[in-house]
Amino acid sequence: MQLNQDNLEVLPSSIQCPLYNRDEQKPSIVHIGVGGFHRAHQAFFLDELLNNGLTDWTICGMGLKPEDNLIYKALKEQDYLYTLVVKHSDNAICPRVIGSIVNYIFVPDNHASAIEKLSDPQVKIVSLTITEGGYNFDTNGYFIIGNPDIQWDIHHPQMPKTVFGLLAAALKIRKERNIPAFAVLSCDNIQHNGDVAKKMLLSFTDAVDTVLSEWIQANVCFPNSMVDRITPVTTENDSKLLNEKYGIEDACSVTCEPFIQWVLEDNFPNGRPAWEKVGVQFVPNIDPYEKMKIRLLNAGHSFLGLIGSLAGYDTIDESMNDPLLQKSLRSFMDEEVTPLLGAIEGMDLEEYKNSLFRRFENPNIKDQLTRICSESSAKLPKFLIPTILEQLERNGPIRYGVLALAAWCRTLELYGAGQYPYPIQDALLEELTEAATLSAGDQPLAFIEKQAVFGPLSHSFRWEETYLSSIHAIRTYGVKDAILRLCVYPQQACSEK
Ligand code: CS2
Repeated sequence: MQLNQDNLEVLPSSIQCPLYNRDEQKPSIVHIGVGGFHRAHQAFFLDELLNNGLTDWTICGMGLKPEDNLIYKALKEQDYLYTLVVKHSDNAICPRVIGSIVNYIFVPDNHASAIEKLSDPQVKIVSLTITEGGYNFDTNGYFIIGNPDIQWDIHHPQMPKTVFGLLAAALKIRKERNIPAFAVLSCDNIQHNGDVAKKMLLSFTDAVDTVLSEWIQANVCFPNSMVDRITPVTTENDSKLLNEKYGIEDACSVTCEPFIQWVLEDNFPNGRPAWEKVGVQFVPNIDPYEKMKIRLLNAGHSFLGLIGSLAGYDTIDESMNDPLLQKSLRSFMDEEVTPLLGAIEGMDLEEYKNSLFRRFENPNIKDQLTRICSESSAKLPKFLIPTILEQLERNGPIRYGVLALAAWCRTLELYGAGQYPYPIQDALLEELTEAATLSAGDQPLAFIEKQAVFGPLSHSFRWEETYLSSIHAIRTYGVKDAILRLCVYPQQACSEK
């Protein structure tokens, strides 16, 4: 049975469905980037509030990229309903239909209505999951004004291709019509994500309208937030399970883990849903939570992804089943990341890491390493490289982190030689593959000389030396033996030399 509003009544009673009248709600949140993560996280929290009669806020989704047309069409076909399937490690499966998204605008076909919707006084929050690369800043933190899409937006303000052009067009109207500004709520894995969103939007408006920049400075709030829920890419098997077990045909279903966390700064002058009533945490200073999550969970994912895929694994749980990889991940977290985190009030870091291990081990989540390794060129400068940089500054350990980066180079080298069987998605794939290939020949530093990724590390001799010995060991012995020689038993490897 196709999932839609009419069919809700006849779904199996074991499936929780929206208990509220979805027609009566007028969207007060616009969310840009309605991927699986948003549907498993923010839309879930709002659905929970709506079901408990604790809010009348709902979401209008928006997509700016041509490929968003797919999710737009699929959601529209289902009256914007979808099934969220929570998979527990003990094999329990809890499907639930989420109804908090009540509309969607596909921006490339509807620029005017998207700008108009964002100018509607009813819209009080614009939230974003536009990926780490979507914020368009270089390794020094500066907005990349030369990006062709940004240049397009500067010259075509009514037909924006990026979130910055879109927000600027709407905020300009709000300013002119004297409508209070919406808050911009970034939900991406970037430290100080709200501050970064602000800096990037202002860099854009500085280039087009400095008076608008001043108005934004004075009127728009950008709360920082830490978001967390592991949400793999939905597979054909997931959809099949929903169909076979529950009789639901759903082109937009999302599978995720049971764990969910959202920590926010309470900076919404124009109002917000009472999220705290469904477990969202509000704290005065988000910094330690963001840093802990990004440096341990996200970097831990990248660590397992880069090393695990080279060792022949497909998913995070498979990589965790390899005792050497599991042990290395723990050493990376304990020796290289934890000393940089400091104490976090009310947080036991040991227990946090243990809980990450339990989450990564969940055999029913099957988080694909291709997903984890996608867009590594945007992720690693935020997740992993800052740890190496800080450790270099204090003369601390960097072996595990560097080995993961060398594994990345080796993967691209193999990919370039046609010897890596999996697809790789990365905005810089071509140039990084070329550099990795050169680095296997007579330009050993070609890969790490790529400023767009490794820029901040470029002056360190110790980084260079550690990287060269790691890539050499991976090429010569394979990634697992390289870990044993360089990280687990480094003394022994030295004496062998
Ligand atoms: C992952 C994240 O994209 C990645 O590399 O680390 O998507 C991660 O699963 C989420 O941030 C979990 O909250």
